Amino acid sequence: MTPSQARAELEQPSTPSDPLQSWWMPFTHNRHFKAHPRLIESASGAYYTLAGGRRVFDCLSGLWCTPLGHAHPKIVHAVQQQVQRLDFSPGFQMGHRAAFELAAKIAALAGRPSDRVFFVNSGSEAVDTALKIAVAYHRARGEASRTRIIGRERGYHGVGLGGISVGGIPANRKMFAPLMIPGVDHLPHTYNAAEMRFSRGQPQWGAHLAEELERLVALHDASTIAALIVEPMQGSAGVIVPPRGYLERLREICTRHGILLIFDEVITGFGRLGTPFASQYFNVAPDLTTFAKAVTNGVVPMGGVLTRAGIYDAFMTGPEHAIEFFHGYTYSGHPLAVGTALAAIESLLDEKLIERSAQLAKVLEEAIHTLRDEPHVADIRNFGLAAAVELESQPGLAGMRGMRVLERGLDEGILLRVTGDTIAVAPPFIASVEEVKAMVESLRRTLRGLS
Ligand code: PXG
Repeated sequence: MTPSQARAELEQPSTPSDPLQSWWMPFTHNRHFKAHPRLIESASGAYYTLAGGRRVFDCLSGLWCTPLGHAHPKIVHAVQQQVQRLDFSPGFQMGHRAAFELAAKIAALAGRPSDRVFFVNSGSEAVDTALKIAVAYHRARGEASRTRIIGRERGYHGVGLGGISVGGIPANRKMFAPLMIPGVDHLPHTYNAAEMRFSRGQPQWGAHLAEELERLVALHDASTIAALIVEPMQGSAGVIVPPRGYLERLREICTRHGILLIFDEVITGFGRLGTPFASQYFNVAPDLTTFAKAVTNGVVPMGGVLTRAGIYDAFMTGPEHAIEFFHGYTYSGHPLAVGTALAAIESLLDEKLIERSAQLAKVLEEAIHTLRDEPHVADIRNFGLAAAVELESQPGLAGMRGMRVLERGLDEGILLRVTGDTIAVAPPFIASVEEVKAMVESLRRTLRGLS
């Protein structure tokens, strides 16, 4: 190819007449999608309307992020008001009042009013920020050798370079090996089909797996380890529920060895387990907590890190005119996100939706386990207002059955989330008891319709 031919090729989109080509879609089988597009036109409450007019129930609250449903009137109003009053405000060296108010509200909601909040724009940024805080904290205290981070197999901590390094989903890691941060190790995941298939809520088996952290400490020495990061409930890997006593033991071991415990609450934050944060459900206090998604009901991107006051204090040294933490984003504490989050949290509390999440969790548990004898079902797990149905894979075609479930589910009026051959559901808190039951019946018909 001559240089001019190469340039001509670069300048020519591959199929310029096809309007779907230009967007390289995230975590999507782009070629299949563009041949068989599934387009959403609008959303209201617990339902999406697809192109063509069909209404489908939103079984995963967006991507775990819209527990108050779509187009919530108070949130719509807040967005409209905020964009008119203050559409942007620089977060470096300047501030706007509502961001301080929101930080205090989130810390109070988490039951740790003295915690400080660092705002970011996504879960991935929250994770990378938490890792930076952990390593810099130890350095600030004169323990600069504590640089190692421990993650967990099957963990999902977003797609930043820190997040994929501590994450444990092979497909998200293997292409990027040279970019990953050094000095990371992983705990084993806690899923064991033989011991916990069809468990309801937390499995009895598996607390001993926390002792693996002691082995890693023995191997690397505590003086080299900065932090452990875990999701209290592994969401993306398909609702993997922590065994009873497991997180409590992780906390004890971290405390014993001066290792910071980071809870990644991007999915569990803001009520998914029936308490504002998972840390309250387990009565386990992490040193750092990441959040995102539901903080704004998914309406405007936002994330953050809740930080124990003592960690913040460790940074507050040196001359007062100097920046203490060289980190932040153009959109940290963006007014539109802040205004939206204030409205979302107010509605979550006023409408008692966390309590409702806890009530619906029982309905979901009862209903979802009735699918046990349906075709291809290998396991069913549930925790809080979330559940997974794992299907046996077709031999040599992992993921194929899952994709057919997604497509058939739409015909049955439900938008499911599938990863591989595992179906996850996490309905919005505003759903009714009848809607949760109907969702499970639609899933039953979907499974029966598979050949
Ligand atoms: N941590 C956890 C625990 C997450 O679940 C992230 C970090 C990253 O968040 P951002 O905002 O950067 O995407 C996540 C995201 C699914 C699904 O279907 C889960 C996520 C995102 C999209 C889909 O399980 N989790």
